[in-house]
Amino acid sequence: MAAKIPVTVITGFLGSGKTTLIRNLLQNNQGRRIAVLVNEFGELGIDGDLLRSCEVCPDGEVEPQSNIVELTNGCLCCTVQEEFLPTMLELLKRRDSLDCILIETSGLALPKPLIKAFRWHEIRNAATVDGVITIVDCEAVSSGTLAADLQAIAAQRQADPNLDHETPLQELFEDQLACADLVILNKTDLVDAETQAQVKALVQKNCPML
Ligand SMILES: Nc1nc2c(ncn2[C@@H]2O[C@H](COP(=O)(O)OP(=O)(O)OP(=O)(O)O)[C@@H](O)[C@H]2O)c(=O)[nH]1
Ligand SMILES: [Mg+2]
Repeated sequence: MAAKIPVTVITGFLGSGKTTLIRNLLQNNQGRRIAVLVNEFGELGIDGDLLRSCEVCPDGEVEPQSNIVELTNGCLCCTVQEEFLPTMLELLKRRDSLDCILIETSGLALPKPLIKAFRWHEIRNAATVDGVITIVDCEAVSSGTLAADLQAIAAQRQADPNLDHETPLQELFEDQLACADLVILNKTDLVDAETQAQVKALVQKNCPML
């Protein structure tokens, strides 16, 4: 049986730096063939376009079919069944030509429903979540707003009638941290060392495994 393809889920609030991380991983792929599934909900295809522009062909490969797949029909955690599963199955058909898959969740996603989808029979046999990375915007967390752009969050919440995201931001933050195997403290250039230490302590309080 073919080896299961490793999937890394990248979560974190709106604007925390998820696409920036993926862009760096694509640009420094060390020959790995990376597919990216990005949740464009609430955006105008910005992340997909941005990532496509820095897609790097592994050595010896001529113009591959794009490995950037966008989900545009609602928030990933609410459309797991309708959108995520079929897209993932399509991607898995090509798994011989892929080394790993990265998934960027939308900033408001509850990661749990997505991670649970990997228990589905058709997916379980072909892919496995090797890690959940939660990105924390140090500046936004230290300022108490948790996310850089609260207006964008409100707009995204309103944009989808199916969205049941009345969950307070604090709870979402805790949920994203609770799912994390790895937490990245991002935007450290925007805070001083003391603030960074405070954010780290807050994260550790919310992450029992760290
Ligand atoms: N100063 C600073 N800015 C950063 C850093 N990382 C990302 N940014 C900026 O933060 C903004 C948001 O970054 P993205 O990578 O698009 O964040 P995202 O989590 O993908 O955002 P959404 O997909 O909208 O949820 C961009 O303008 C980035 O250039 C960092 O370490 N320091
Ligand atoms: Mg993004």
